[in-house]
Amino acid sequence: MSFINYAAREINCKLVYYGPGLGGKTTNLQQIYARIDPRSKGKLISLATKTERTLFFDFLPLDLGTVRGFKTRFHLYTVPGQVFYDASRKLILKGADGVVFVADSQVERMEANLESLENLESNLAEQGQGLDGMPHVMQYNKRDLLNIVSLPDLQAALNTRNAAWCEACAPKGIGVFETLKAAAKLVLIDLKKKVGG
Ligand SMILES: Nc1nc2c(ncn2[C@@H]2O[C@H](COP(=O)(O)OP(=O)(O)OP(=O)(O)O)[C@@H](O)[C@H]2O)c(=O)[nH]1
Ligand SMILES: [Mg+2]
Repeated sequence: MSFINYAAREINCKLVYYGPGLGGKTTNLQQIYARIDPRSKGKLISLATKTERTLFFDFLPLDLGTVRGFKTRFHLYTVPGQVFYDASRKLILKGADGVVFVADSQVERMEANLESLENLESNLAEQGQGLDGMPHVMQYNKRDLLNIVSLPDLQAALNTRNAAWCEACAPKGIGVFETLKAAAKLVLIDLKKKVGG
C-alpha cells in the first residue's frame, strides 16, 4: 500500500525481501547499501541475533528518481527466513507493494525454497492478497556455488507464474541491482495502474 505524500511530493513504496533462511536477503540489502549514493539513502537498521541471522528487519529508505514530479522512495525490508519467525514475517509483509523472493540455488535448499514460497503465499492470502496480484521478482542467488540446481529446474519449481527473474551472487553484488531495478519498475507500473494512469 504505497503512501503518497502530496505535500512533500513523494511516493513511498515498500519492497520486501522474502525467502528461506540463509538465502542471502540481508546480503542483498547490505550490498545495495554499500554501493548506493550516500545522498540518496537513509540509515540501514539491522536487528540480528548473536549469530548474525536476521531477527526482525532491515530497513533502507532509498530514493530511485522521480515519477511525474513525485520523488519515489523505496523502503526495503528483509524478513527473517527461519521457519519459526512467521509472526515477524507476517508483520513485515503487511502493506508490501512488491516482493523479491531470494531463492537459494543449492540443491539441498530446494525444499526450504518451496516451503518459504508456500509460506509467502499463505501469508499473502491471510491479508487478502495473492502472489499473482503482487509485483514480484525471483532472484536465484548463490550461483557461484558448486552443487546448484539448473536454471530451467529452478524456473519450473519456483517460477510457475513466469515472474521476472534474475541470477545472483549477492556478496559480490552480482544481480543485486538488476533485481532491485526490476522489482522497483514493477512496483511503479502497478502504482500507476492503481492511481489511474
Ligand atoms: N557463496 C555465496 N554465499 C552467499 C551468497 N549470498 C549470501 N551468501 C552467504 O550466505 C549467508 C547467509 O546470508 P544472509 O544474507 O544473512 O541470509 P538471509 O537470507 O538474510 O538469512 P536469514 O536472515 O536467516 O533469513 C552469509 O554468510 C552470506 O555471506 C551467494 O550468492 N554466494
Ligand atoms: Mg537476514
